[in-house]
Amino acid sequence: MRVNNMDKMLTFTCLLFSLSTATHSFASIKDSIITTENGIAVIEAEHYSTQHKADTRRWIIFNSRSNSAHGLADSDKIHLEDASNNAYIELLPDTRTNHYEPLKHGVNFSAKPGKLAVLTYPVYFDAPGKYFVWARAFSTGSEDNGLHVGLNNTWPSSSQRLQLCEGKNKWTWASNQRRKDNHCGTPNTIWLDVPESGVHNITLSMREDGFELDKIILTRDANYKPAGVGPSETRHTPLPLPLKETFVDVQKYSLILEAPQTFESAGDVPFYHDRRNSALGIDARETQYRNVWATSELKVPEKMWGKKASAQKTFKNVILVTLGEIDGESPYKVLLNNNEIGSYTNSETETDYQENYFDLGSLTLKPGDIITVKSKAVTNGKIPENGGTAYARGRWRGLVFQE
Ligand SMILES: [Ca+2]
Ligand SMILES: [Ca+2]
Ligand SMILES: [Ca+2]
Ligand SMILES: [Ca+2]
Repeated sequence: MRVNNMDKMLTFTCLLFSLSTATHSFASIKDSIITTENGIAVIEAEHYSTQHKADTRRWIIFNSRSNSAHGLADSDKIHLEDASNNAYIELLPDTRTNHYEPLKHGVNFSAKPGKLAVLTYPVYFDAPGKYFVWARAFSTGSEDNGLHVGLNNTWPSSSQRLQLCEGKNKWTWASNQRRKDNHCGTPNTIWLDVPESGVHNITLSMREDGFELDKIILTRDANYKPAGVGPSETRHTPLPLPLKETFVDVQKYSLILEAPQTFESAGDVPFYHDRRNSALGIDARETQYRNVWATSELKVPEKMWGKKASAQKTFKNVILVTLGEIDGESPYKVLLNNNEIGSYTNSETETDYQENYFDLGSLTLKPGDIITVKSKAVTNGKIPENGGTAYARGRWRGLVFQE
């Protein structure tokens, strides 16, 4: 028995854990996007969004969990030292590492952009214009230093053949375009024309296998020259979304009638609108309002909360939502046309204003029906206040209708 109970407890705990993680509102990296900040966008290469045409060559992410025993052809070891964000990508397998290894078009070399190992990076641009592209790459040979850059799956001539010549065997920034007359090119000759503000996909594709890429910078400044690891990634992460604060454990409903907005006080003992707790309550500072029923009413409208009038409507279940209080256990009554259909009392609690849910069961309503909810301000004698003890205020938040 004991073991069984332990099992149940464990299952229950796991369920609670998965529920609580599912309702977590924190934004993940998937909710974030690279944006331009003061005319510059900075992207960690390993944060690509998608990769396609990756059957022949593929960008592999290297980070502190990687090792060199990846089983793909590769002439050099891992280059994590000095890599930004301690991670980078390499295009593997690398089967042409020097002039003596055969060049195979469409396999280890692609003169045409967009044909092999295409990566996408969505970037939000706050302004259109000409953006110069810088790549932080690591080259160890003569056949691992060419890359194609594109925009929205087009491959403008101005961004093909990014070439890295100087700075071998270390992480080096390059923005040179390879030209027939000058294989090494000159800085700031790789650029993209962003046609309008908004999100555009920066795309990369293979020119030479074995290419290693750490980081990318897009800048409007023609004289910009990055140094070291460069600036931090310009990533915008949205704020967490607000979690609901009322009717918290109600997972499913077709209608919620919030007490302060829909019910009216009726009779000698009034309810007031407790705005801070989004509830109706009884002002127990008035001694004549203690230990007596306060009454609130709602007349079912012609249109029954729908667009069209209807003769009647049946709900599978109706839930009365009350608020527990530490200083007393208020009782509640629900009536339909003066006939009691439910009677409940809040349980003792150590937390003020936590929601309690009482099932009224199935309910059929017609226009003109009167729903009445009553409660009492009571004390449990536990919380001293002004020479006596504090009173719970018979707070209730609303009715939940489930179909
Ligand atoms: Ca390598
Ligand atoms: Ca190569
Ligand atoms: Ca390499
Ligand atoms: Ca990196």
